[in-house]
Amino acid sequence: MCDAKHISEILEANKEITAKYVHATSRGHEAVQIALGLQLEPRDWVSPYYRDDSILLSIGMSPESLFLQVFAKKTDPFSGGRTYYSHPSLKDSDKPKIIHQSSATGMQAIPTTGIALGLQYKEKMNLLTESDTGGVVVCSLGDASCTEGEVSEALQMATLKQLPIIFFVQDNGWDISANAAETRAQNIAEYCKGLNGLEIVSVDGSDFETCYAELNRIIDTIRTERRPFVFHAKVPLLGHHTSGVRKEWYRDDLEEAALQDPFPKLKKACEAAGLGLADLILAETNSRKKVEQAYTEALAAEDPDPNSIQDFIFAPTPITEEQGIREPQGKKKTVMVDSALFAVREIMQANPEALLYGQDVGRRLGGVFREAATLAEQFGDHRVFNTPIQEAFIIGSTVGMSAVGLKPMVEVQFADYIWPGLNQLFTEVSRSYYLSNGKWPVSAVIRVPIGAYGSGGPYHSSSVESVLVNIRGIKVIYPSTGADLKGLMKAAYYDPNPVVILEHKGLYWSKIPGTEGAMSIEPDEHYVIPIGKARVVQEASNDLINSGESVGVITYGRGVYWTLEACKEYSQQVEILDLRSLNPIDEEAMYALAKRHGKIMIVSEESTECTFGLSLLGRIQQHCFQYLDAPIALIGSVDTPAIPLNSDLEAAILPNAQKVDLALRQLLNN
Ligand SMILES: Cc1ncc(C[n+]2csc(CCOP(=O)(O)OP(=O)(O)O)c2C)c(N)n1
Ligand SMILES: [Mg+2]
Repeated sequence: MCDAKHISEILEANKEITAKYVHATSRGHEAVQIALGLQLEPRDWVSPYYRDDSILLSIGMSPESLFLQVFAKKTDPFSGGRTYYSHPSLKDSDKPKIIHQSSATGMQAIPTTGIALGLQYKEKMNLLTESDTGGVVVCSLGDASCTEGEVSEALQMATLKQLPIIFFVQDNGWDISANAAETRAQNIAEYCKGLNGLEIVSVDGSDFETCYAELNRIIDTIRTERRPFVFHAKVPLLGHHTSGVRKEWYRDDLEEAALQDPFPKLKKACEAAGLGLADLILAETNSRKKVEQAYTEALAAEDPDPNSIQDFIFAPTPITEEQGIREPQGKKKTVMVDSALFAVREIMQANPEALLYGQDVGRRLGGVFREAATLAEQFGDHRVFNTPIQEAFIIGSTVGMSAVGLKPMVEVQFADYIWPGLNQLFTEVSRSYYLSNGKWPVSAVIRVPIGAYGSGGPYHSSSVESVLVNIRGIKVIYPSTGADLKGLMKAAYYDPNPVVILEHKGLYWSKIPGTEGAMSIEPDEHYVIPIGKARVVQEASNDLINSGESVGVITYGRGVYWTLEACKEYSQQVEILDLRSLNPIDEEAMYALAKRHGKIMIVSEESTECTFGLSLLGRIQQHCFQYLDAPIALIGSVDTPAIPLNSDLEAAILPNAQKVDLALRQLLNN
């Protein structure tokens, strides 16, 4: 507690230097944090938030290691200078583990609950080692962060599934400058009363001994009973909200808060327990010296190397070559949706770490497209299960699942409903590997049925790839045939990074005339396609290329079939490149195509405004300008906020073979 207090004081005393990078400290919250940290073991998991530096100290981090983070130094053990103070990520074998912690208040609840879900799965599957058995997961939250919707998703799942987790809430009554009266109808203990099966404990968080004893009981209980708790601790906030938002600007309760300072309270308790005053003074003096020295050393430490900024964008994947048999002999063609099903089945057969969850993918239906049919029956409800309607949980829980060594495959029912999960994808999933400086890649397969098909209407037809490719740190693939879907699904599974698979609903069964090509012979069990490699769907004749009478089309998804149909009569003049992977992208194949033909058309189902297609256009122009003989053509949907329900309106908005044909002829004649 002395160390924590001195860290706070030294940061404040040197604010001209230390406030270069924003930081918050635990001043006022120390007792409850230390009572927790001292009792956590290497088999446990904790997600501290930005005010939890006392948790970090009490699990064994040194003051110097924390100062290195304040100054964003190269040797900051959490992120190597990439993220703020007390935003830890830790994988030391002698300490509890910490997944990457973002700044987004409350957003750690879902990834952390994902850890607990993962532990429960490993327990059911007997996948835990002896030393990992009985682990407890702690999700630390500020009181105000609990009003975030995503916290409710996490509480719901933790309670529903009876997960071994403590929601550890420090209630200082403040939400920066807004107070409890303005921001909540009740505190978290009251709020959680409706959750059946969640035990709630409220304590005075400034009293170390009470906190320690209560947490001891809770942790012991969870080690054997495996069930969730809310631990609600009332605490005074004695420091500033952060180095940048200062208490004197708005706090009207500072005197009252000071009365609850845990530091003199603990001192008094120590004296009452028989510790001499001299010992206490010595402890304080030694701590101060240690903290001052740590400060000086950290300040002088080396800064990170700017050449390292592209380290840890993606973890290396083992799938770098196409392997296996794409078209085994003696097999009939199957529809695309079945290729996906077969891929998942083979993955689950071979890997006990594989599990699949999402809405309606479990028993009874097996997915609204029957894309997971029979899997729950075959592998059991613990491996293939339905989730509540919680897209944020579905996506964000993969962070925790992956951290405990599992390989979650999850599904968002329609691309139109990825939005509630997008925050987790951006804030937590995509940045984990980069901001933990390579410690926590998130291995996840996120399946998303997408695209317009048969009057799906405004909420079941959208294309969202432009938004997804803008989220750096995730891979995005968009196969257009069953064989590609199977090979890429396998690659996605074995990839240590998050991979979103966009699966076009209109191609699932090849019911739309002209999309029969999506059906394919099912590749064999070993078939994999490296992510980031395009496929030539149709070649042009060399003579026509040489005489300048050809076009190269770059497309993906349903665009492949519009293009194939469009150029039926002059297919020799059109080379079609199916990107298959939107991030990473096969730049080499695109630029080679542009150089070969001098005329390029991009065909996608999205609109042409501010889209992925437009970015391809810019990229090719930038790299291949001198090879181009005509402006690059971009074909996409008419730009509207949504795709209307009426089938004539839908058809008018979408590209089709006629539109592509017209544009191709124009380009050829250009
Ligand atoms: C999603 C999100 N919205 C807003 C913010 C800005 N913000 C940072 S701290 C904070 C207040 C959080 O209060 P609480 O959870 O009670 O923690 P405390 O700072 O009181 O310990 C806010 C609104 C944020 N970091 N993340
Ligand atoms: Mg607060």
